[in-house]
Amino acid sequence: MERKQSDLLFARASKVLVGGVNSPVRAFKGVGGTPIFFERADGPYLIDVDGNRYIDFVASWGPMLRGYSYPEVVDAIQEQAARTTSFGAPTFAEIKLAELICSYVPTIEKVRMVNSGTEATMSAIRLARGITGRDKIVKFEGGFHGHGDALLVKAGSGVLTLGLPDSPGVPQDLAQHTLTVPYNDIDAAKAVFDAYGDAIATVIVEPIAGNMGCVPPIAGFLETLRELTTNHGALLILDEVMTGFRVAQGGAQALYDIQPDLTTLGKVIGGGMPVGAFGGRAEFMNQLAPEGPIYQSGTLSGNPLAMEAGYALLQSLNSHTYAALARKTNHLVSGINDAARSHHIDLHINHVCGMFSMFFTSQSTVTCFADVMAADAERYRMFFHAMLDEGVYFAPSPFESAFVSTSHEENHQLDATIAAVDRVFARLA
Ligand code: KE4
Repeated sequence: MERKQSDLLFARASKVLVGGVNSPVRAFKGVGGTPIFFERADGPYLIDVDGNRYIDFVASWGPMLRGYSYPEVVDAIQEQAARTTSFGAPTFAEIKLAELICSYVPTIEKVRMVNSGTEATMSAIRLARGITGRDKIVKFEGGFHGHGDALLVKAGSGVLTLGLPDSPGVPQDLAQHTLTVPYNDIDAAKAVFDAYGDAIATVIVEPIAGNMGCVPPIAGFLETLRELTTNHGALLILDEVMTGFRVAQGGAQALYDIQPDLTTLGKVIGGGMPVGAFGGRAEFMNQLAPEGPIYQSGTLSGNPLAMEAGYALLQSLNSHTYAALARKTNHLVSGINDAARSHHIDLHINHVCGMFSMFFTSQSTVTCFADVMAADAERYRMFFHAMLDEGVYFAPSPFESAFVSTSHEENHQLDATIAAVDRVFARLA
């Protein structure tokens, strides 16, 4: 596939944008090569600056649940833009979206809108620390919650040792308050509470991990975190920035029947506009300024363009949406698995409604970061580029989730993708 214009733009971008991108994962460092520049997108398709069309499974990292350029979202943005793009003052649009979120997610009684998932998780952690008066937080290996300092922390030599910075610029004094536990490791979660229980402000967890590839919770994992946080007076934050409105109308917490104290949201709730949110019980949220003493703010928080876009998308969701997403996801996963079997490719696919990940491994399960790291990342890289040449765009990293939208049709884009995978597996075998 000819990508001359992308290459020219990447060279030009690299002169003024760090790495030629505004977010590292877009730079193709995880798969090699240079990024593709896109010009427009429609439904399940991306069209690049060279005019090449791709069936897309990145969905702008999750927001495009209804496919790109969803008419109701585009209309809502255009109508609001004509009235202005921002007031920096309250609008009805913020109320509409917040009411819809509260109606879909019963554990959220009050919401604070922000501009990214990072802001949502950073603020929710400050809220939990302010409410409990404690400093320690627990996160999980392979979990990603944005680039807030407290979260760019890796495990020390063992789960019970204090955290170490996972990026230059994160102070050790801060990192030491973050404890990292293997995802789905119930015993390790219990051990960290045995050791630090009364000093832990909060546990933040992706209810379905999506940032090491898609790794669902094992039975009892989320329930144990709920029990441990309740018994030790800590708050449970479910980071649903990716899973919120992606895997069910009420998010992963509805799927697994877990009641968190706080929930963070993003991606789908903005319909592709810059949005994040966090919410929970009113008694907790009312501790935030201007009601309470815990400070949090944002110039463009609740921006009317983003609110109207998110409202238009969320309003379109119903049980049929998720039944269709699940059906489509299962259709695609089943076809890829059939292709792997027929070409004797070692492959394991984790999937939940609307999201999935392919791991090139002979293991029959992938339930934690160690399992993910044991998979063949080089084979993913080969698969990624071969699929690109087939006109199918997966995430440029083996550690991301792929997303199906309601605009992907089984007997069209999904079957075309399965046929392309079959041709690629025949070459990889
Ligand atoms: P943002 O700050 O990127 O809006 O959200 C951070 C975040 C928080 N929590 C979860 C569960 C997330 O998945 C994310 C962001 N996800 C990545 C993709 N896996 C964003 C893509 C990127 O970094 O460019």
